[in-house]
Amino acid sequence: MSYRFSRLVGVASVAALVFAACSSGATASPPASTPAASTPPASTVPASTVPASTVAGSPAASCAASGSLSVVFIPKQINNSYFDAAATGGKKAACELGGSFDQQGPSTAASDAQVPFIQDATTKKVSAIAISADDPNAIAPALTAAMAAGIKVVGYDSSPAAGAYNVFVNQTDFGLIGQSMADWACDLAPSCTGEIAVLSATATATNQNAWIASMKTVLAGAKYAGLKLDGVVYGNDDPQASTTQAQALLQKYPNLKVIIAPTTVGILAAAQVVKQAGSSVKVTGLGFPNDMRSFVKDGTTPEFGLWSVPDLGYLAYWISAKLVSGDIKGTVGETFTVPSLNGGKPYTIAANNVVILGPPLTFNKDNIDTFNF
Ligand code: RAM
Repeated sequence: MSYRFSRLVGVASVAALVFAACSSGATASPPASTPAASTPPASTVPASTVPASTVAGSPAASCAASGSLSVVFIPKQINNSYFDAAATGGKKAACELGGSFDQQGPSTAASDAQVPFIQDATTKKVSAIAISADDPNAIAPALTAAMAAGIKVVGYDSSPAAGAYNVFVNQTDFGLIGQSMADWACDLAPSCTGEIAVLSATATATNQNAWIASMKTVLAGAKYAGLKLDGVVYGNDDPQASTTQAQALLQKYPNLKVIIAPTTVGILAAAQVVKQAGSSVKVTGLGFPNDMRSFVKDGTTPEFGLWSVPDLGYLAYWISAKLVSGDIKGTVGETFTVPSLNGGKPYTIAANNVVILGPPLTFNKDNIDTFNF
């Protein structure tokens, strides 16, 4: 089964079509610092200092927190435009709800680097923590301590370990991404045949590991029998490390046909490396249309995918607020609606307390110019 744009555009959020420049630093970034274990994280960015953003088709009014709701977003790393994009959605929701929005996190996606930020938010008694896990297990004790202190914990993008969050907001079903990655590789390898390799983020990332595991299951099917997965390498969502890993793949596997990079940092680095090398290797995976547009047009990356990242942050903030107010308890089977998302239809908290934002999008030369994010 192939998840193509033609099947998906009908459910894409307006934000995916109109959200502008989210990967170009158009939003306020928090200070880039990694605290020593005993040093509290850098100062916060209050919602009132955040410039207006465009999410779900309407500009956010400039706003200041008017109530006691305070939500801290802790991304895998702060110097990754993916999380700036998610933050625009969080800020938009904060505006709507009269809450405050702060984003705090490490500058590298290292496994336990988020722990001091969780501890700091706990000490400050924020209402909720929304977190994308660098390592699901390394952060679990700090998160369960936060929950024990009465703080609601919402995972988004990359899940903390089960039991260490109230709700996990998954951007899209893990299986759909694994299926899409296998299909894109099959489309781009000549006659769906030849060597392929994965350039991932960190080795401990819950989301990339789930997508790769699901892709491997799909690749075991008869349709993909001509594809040989040479291996998985890790660029740690660091542009330089990702570049080095992509260069090493080209050298190590002279018969490589496709690099699959399920990371916005990795796919951009891999496309740049392949283009510079004048290689015929194709690149696919998960990336921002604005980052990848030229590579779609020159044939380096004929197709790849993503979802509306601002909507992910928006949904994570709304769920945080609903947990804090008691509107939802965070139990399996509960349903709730969120303005401007899911066509007004309710979301359901599914097994493992997971809520799914929606299906992924596939971008190619026929539709890339209709997206601006
Ligand atoms: C990177 C991060 C993030 C992932 C995207 C696709 O920015 O690893 O967690 O969801 O890529």
